[in-house]
Amino acid sequence: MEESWSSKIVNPYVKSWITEFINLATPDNVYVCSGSNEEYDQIASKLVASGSLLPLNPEKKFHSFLARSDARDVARVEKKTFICAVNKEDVGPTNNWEDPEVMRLKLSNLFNGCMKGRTLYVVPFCMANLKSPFALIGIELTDSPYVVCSMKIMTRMGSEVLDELGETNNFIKCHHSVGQPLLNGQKDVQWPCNPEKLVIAHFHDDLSIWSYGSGYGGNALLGKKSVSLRIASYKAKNEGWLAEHMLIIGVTNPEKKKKYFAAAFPSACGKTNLAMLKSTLPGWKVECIGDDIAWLRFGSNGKLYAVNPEYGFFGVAPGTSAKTNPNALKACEKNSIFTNVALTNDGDVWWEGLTECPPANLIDWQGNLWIKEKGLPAAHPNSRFTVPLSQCPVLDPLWDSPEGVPISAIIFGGRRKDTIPLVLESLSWRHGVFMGAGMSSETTSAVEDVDVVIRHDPFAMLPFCGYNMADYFRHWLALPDIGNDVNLPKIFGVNWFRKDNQGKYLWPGFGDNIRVLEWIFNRTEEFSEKSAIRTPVGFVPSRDFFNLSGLQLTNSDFKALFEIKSNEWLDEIHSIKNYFEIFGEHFPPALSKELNRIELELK
Ligand code: OXD
Ligand code: MN
Repeated sequence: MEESWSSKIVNPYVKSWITEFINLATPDNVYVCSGSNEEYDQIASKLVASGSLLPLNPEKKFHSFLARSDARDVARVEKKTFICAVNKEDVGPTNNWEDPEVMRLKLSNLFNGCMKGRTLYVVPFCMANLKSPFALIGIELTDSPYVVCSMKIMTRMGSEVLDELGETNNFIKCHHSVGQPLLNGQKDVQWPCNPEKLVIAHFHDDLSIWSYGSGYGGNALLGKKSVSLRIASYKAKNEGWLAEHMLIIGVTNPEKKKKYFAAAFPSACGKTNLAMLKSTLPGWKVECIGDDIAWLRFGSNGKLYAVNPEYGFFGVAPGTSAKTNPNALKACEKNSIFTNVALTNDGDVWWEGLTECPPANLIDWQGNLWIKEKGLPAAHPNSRFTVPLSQCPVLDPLWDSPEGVPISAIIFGGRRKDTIPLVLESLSWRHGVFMGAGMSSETTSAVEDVDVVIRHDPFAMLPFCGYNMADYFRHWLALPDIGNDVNLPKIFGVNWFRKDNQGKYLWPGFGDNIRVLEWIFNRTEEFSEKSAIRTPVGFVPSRDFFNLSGLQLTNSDFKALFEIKSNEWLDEIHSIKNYFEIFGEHFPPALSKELNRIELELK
């Protein structure tokens, strides 16, 4: 056994790390992934044979599979996600903290023998193009073949990564186990996991990640939230760049001028839909670079350049339809893994919102005949499609560019039924940072166990900022000193979800969001002074400069969409002020000044 895996690993650091891990987790076999398509097919076939994956009808979804998780393992688990640093202060009030020594002891007990009866897969992966100055190499040691297949879609995975790493120890050590050893020939279950003992820990000292007990999404595909946001944001702060929970799009106007925007929204607020928007305005086009994560660095010209470190989409399925996101549907016609969606009787997938009427004889996400009258969804609300980025029909030509794309606008969004207008532009960089820091949104099903409430979610990074959030605010405020003030992107806020007094959405959203992008696009040009009205909380569009052609929007709808109501905003400011208090002395005074300015102007 030893011979075969170690002959594939020449790097001495990697070799000794794996050896040490084998001694701890004691897997029956060790397999080093090459990342080839044949290997993917072999692992997928094994998962099919054991009942963990179900092949879909190739005429409906070519070369694609359905996975059904354990009903207790369906979302990211924030309560059990930890950042470990010696000083609690370095982790801040928004993260779960644990002392590194205490956590290491706990983990060595949990991982002790945890892979008995299983195969340890060694998964070398790279976040961002291997040749990019942004590239971060990681190696995930996992006992989940489902994770291996998903990592093949979501990251640049395989032998080339080890070649690129060479003999250096410049890689992120990722350890993952489903936490269910198979003792004495015990038969495996369809979705092994151990939710009672779940823990996902990130360490500041060696930047390592340890995840135990879950096989699901962000808990287990460690290249995504753990490496590309929690660890990367901490590195970024120390190295002068940004790792953000943002989509990246290219927007082309009818004159064929193109600009790139990055946008941060909390989980399941329509990021994937915006990333693949199909314009309703003639001549305007949106192309996709990423739907979830952006890394931003200053180029030598002082501009911020962005790459998407991922290689696939891990999109929320419910609500995705020919109306809301036809491009996502096209992307997942083949080579996809669906998790926790419903199955139709002709071997296709279905989820709430895909079609108006559910097809007959659906099998629900737990594998039972779906009975509509019971009132439960057929697909889990956080069910997902895992799809290669390259299959997106509106992929931007520069999606894989090692240098990234220059960003002209940064957009912050959330799901709010009142207060926040359809679009706002910040009055300054500092005000823009305040807008990001003050973000809040109605909660969604991407997070386990949270009732629908408004939660503060600064920069949509609440679950993903790998260090003290107040220091993160300071890092954002310092960007004009790191880069070049003149070239910094403009900052905007958007809210597609404002409702009228009857509870009806005021804005059609989806493809019509291009109208908001058009206004933002034009505001990033130099000739745009007249197109906005200054308010204490930012610039809002002047009616004549906001494209409503072809929309049935009344004057009062327009007013309601953009109205800044002082009473609502004073409440908002009050809530933000209370929230900011949790950061104590770390909180940057510049943001308190901004808050006081707005409060004064509103009164
Ligand atoms: C995601 C999330 O899966 O933010 O992207 O939860
Ligand atoms: Mn996300």
